[in-house]
Amino acid sequence: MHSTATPATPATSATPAATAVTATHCPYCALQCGMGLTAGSDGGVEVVERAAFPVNKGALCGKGRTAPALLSSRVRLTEPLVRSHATGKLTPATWEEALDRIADELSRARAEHGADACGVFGGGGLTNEKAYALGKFARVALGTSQIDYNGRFCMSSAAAAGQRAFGLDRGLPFPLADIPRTGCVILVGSNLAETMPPALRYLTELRENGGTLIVVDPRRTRTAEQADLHLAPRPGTDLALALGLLHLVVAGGRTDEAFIEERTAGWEEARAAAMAHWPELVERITGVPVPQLRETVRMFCDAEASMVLTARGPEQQSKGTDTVGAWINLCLATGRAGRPLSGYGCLTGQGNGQGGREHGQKADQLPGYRKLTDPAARAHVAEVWGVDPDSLPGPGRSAYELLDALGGDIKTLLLMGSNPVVSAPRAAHVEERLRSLDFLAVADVVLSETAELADVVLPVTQWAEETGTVTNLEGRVLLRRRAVSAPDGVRSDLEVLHGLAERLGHGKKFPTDPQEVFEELRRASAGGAADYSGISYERLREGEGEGVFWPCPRGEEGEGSAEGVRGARAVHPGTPRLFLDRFATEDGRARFVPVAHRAAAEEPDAEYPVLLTTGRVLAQYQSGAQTRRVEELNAAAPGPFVEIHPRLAARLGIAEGEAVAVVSRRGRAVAPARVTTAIRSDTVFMPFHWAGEGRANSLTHPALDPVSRMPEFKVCAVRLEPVESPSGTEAAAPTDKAEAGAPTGAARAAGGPGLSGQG
Ligand SMILES: Nc1nc2c(c(=O)[nH]1)N[C@H]1C(S)=C(S)[C@@H](COP(=O)(O)OP(=O)(O)OC[C@H]3O[C@@H](n4cnc5c(=O)[nH]c(N)nc54)[C@H](O)[C@@H]3O)O[C@H]1N2
Ligand SMILES: Nc1nc2c(c(=O)[nH]1)N[C@H]1C(S)=C(S)[C@@H](COP(=O)(O)OP(=O)(O)OC[C@H]3O[C@@H](n4cnc5c(=O)[nH]c(N)nc54)[C@H](O)[C@@H]3O)O[C@H]1N2
Ligand code: SF4
Ligand SMILES: [Mo]
Repeated sequence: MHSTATPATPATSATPAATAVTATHCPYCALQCGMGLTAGSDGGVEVVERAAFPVNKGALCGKGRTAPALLSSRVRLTEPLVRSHATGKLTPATWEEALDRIADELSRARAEHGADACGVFGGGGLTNEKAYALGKFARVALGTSQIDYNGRFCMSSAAAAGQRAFGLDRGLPFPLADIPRTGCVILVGSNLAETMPPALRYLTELRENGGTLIVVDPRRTRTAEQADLHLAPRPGTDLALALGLLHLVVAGGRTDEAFIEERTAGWEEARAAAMAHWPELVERITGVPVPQLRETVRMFCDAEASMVLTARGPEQQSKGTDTVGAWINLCLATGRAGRPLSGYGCLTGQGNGQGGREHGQKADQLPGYRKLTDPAARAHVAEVWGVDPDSLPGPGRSAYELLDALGGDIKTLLLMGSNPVVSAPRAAHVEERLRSLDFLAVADVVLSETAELADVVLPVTQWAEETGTVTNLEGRVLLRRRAVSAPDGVRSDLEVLHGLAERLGHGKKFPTDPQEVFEELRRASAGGAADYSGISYERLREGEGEGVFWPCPRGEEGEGSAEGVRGARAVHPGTPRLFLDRFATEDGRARFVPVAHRAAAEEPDAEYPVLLTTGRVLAQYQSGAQTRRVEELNAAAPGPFVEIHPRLAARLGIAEGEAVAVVSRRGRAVAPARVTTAIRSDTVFMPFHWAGEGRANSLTHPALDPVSRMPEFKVCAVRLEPVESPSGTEAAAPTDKAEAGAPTGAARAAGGPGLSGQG
């Protein structure tokens, strides 16, 4: 239980305040664990178990459990900040001043340089309503094509591969509850035990039911420790690995010819491409011994049903789309897709990583997962928006390309729900681009490293203070309910967009009530791939709030309302399982993609002889903007580190705990060495949650996948150098337990004392 000073207020006036528990969801990852919020004994907010919610059955990780700490006004922003022309410092301002300033700057950039001089950057943590409103704001209020979001850094390769093969991208095509009932799971580059701990239960149950688990990860993670078989490939070689497995499937006569014939297209070319990847070659490329390859094929094909699940390991590569395509080919060739308890799925990452990519904040998309280049889609959405289809801009740049263009033809940026100074690849360059802007506006809950660079910072409400929908990694649309009132001085993202739109002459088109926005989203998504038109807030409140799986078109009786569900069978039930009858392509067949292995954009050489890969730890979330402000989480994961094998450490004379400099062609990072046999000896690992000296993204390579435009976060070449004197400690963000009266907002922005509030 964790409490804060924010008083709990009832979610609806109908609920008595004293004992009210508001059923809601965690602010962090894509599992979207159900939790209850109630008033704590000390007047703060307490998290209580919501055992009936099916996804996590009451279980939470430490991040979810401690999330109320962020509601405390000690760690968050509670007043707008505007950079003073006189002092150059961020200074408290009124909302009117802040919004006027942003609107003026946006109008000026547009008048001087055209609408595309205004950039917009969103986030996969934003609710569906916010993501929808942000995309509409860019296209309607600004008229800019230059919008994208951090989901591009997340699961865009899997999304692109899913589109290509199945004609549809939904992270998991089946509920998590199917996992324990299949026979074999190959989990590729997911450290579920640390990134979605309550979901580990599904893998444990799989094994208890006699199923087998194969984990593919260059590190022996907590997840890999659960596996029956752990393959530890060299980072960046999953494509070769998947092709090698397919080669063995073919050579061993284990293809499902009837399935290939009836439900797929393109097998001959894919087969030929796989046959070029014979086992010994694949062993040479990946470092995975041939007997392990054979054992993998045996376990996968012996099971009556099996699944391949990927996460960021194989996806965050400059060949992520083809890599996921190769794993999908393996599923298709063995008939492990579009059948009960079998299939390929991607474990989406952010709280609304799934919904965030469906409703229009992506550079090339309109709501309902429609294409911005499709005339019919443009006409439909333009009608809902009440604008001329010709007024809608075309597709813009992908996230990294957009960040790279800042200060060039993009003069101003409005950023909502991301902290790219820490999380973008080649971060020093991105930071420099942000600084080169004429104007930067950031809406955030806290003063993130990116907000610190802004000309205007807007303090916004967060999860427990607002209502909205999110779509979890299963494609399950859920209602997050408001449980507490926000502190004075804070407004919602929807209010921010309304306030700006009003100043730009489009206020009426941007309602501030989330339910009203959702009603519009339903209409905009109707008939699209991600059709939400049959889903309503009423329906999401029903039962245990277990949600509705999209696609969920509007039933003939019209309403997706409570009454409709009971009264008319015309109400669509939602779609927990996709592709069982047909794939979402025009002819209903899945597409094999002929792919061949290729090297990473940057392979080790004499100068940079070691591979760097990056990822996460249990107690910190993403750029750490939120979790580094929670004392309990900082205690569990206080700072960055470099995971290094004892052999490599010995060769370089690096001892456990000693500061080590990791140097790439992009920059340098310093962190203590963590010597462990759980990693390959040609590879080091750094988590990316910290800013400053230990920032992993100072090193990473911005090479992009040609299809998904995903950067290569998981592979680059580095060299290691011992550091003479121990490195300085990070300036910690103020935490929830910082001394009372620690400066917030302006004082911190102005570099006031009290920054090291950890303690
Ligand atoms: N604690 C915590 N949980 C989170 C998050 C967080 O920041 N912290 N973020 C959320 C989000 S947005 C996301 S996207 C998910 C991410 O969830 P995961 O994908 O599980 O997280 P990562 O740690 O990025 O990467 C997973 C594993 O990929 C391995 N890996 C590295 N390189 C390669 C490679 O070349 N091939 C293969 N096969 N594996 C490789 C790493 O060793 C790592 O163990 O987590 C979500 N949950
Ligand atoms: N090296 C390396 N880099 C990576 C990755 C990796 O594996 N390795 N993974 C990548 C992945 S998968 C991801 S998803 C990205 C994520 O990286 P970021 O995009 O930086 O994600 P967060 O740290 O979650 O940033 C969210 C910001 O929005 C704020 N925020 C939270 N909720 C709201 C809201 O409702 N409204 C507004 N306005 N603000 C809000 C938070 O306080 C925070 O400052 O990082 C990527 N970067
Ligand atoms: S697993 Fe994800 S959704 Fe569940 S409590 Fe942890 S961070 Fe929140
Ligand atoms: Mo992510």
